[in-house]
Amino acid sequence: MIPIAYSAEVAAARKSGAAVVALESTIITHGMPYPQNIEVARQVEDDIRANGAVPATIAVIDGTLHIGLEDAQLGQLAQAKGVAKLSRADMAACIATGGTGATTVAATMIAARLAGIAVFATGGIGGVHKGAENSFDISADLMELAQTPVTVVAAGAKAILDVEKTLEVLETQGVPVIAYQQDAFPAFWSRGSKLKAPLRMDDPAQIATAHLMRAQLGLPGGQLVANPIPQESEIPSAELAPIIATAQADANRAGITGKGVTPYLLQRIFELTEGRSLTANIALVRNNARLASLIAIELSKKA
Ligand code: PSU
Ligand code: MN
Repeated sequence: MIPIAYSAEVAAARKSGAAVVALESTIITHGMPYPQNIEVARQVEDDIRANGAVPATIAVIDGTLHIGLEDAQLGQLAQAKGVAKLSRADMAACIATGGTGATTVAATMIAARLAGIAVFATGGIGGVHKGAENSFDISADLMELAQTPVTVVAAGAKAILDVEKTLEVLETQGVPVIAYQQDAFPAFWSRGSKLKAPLRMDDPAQIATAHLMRAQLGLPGGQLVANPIPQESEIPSAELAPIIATAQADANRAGITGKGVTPYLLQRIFELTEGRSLTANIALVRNNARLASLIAIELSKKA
């Protein structure tokens, strides 16, 4: 038996059939500094409630898989030191040893599927890192999208990644990549990019229907919805490119590898932009939470 605990709010939603949106916790523990991380975590949960759905932030605490955190648990996690970063490979071991860990996109998808939650909002997914032809650093998030039936709303892929290679791997893995209300694949901190998204949808109801259609066709896996950052919050990519190059060079010089790469780059870019990257990150996560809520509500109508 999996030691699993639902928050009061999520338990009630499961009974009533209300729409639920999953949220990851790595963004809280490894993606943003304290105290902004807890402010954002609470704000995003409130955005989901304001849009008529129920938030389920996912984490492993003392060996229990939590689907939805009570506010005190969220507060503790945001300040805890040395929390593990859990991807597909780490989840079972963390639960088995009574550990505490924050879930990445891959691990959050696994937990959401177990709990019957079809929609998940985050900031950015992991992908193929620059220099992957040497490092082989490809996030397990991409393979998770290929096998676990959860629709993930993100703001595209970060420019810390090799976005072209990330899209190629998603295509190889058969993952639908759907830009929302535009043709371009959004570049996280910027709305546009040189790359056209493979698919475009303008209506949350269509995204919900496509999610169900995959299951009906017998196809495994989820969908990646790429939702552009709100215009007033974007940072032009020309401005970010040299900063990302510096952060990448620093990571290489410091010998950062494996799970440490993404958190290191995010922290370094935060410093180099004097916090602007974080302000943009907050705006796009909230925007993704809104769209995820609309999709989850459409799905609950079709259930
Ligand atoms: N992108 C962000 N913020 C994050 C992450 C990605 O903008 O916090 C986190 C997510 O949890 C994602 C993980 O699943 O990093 C990917 O890590 P890796 O590249 O080690 O697979
Ligand atoms: Mn990696």
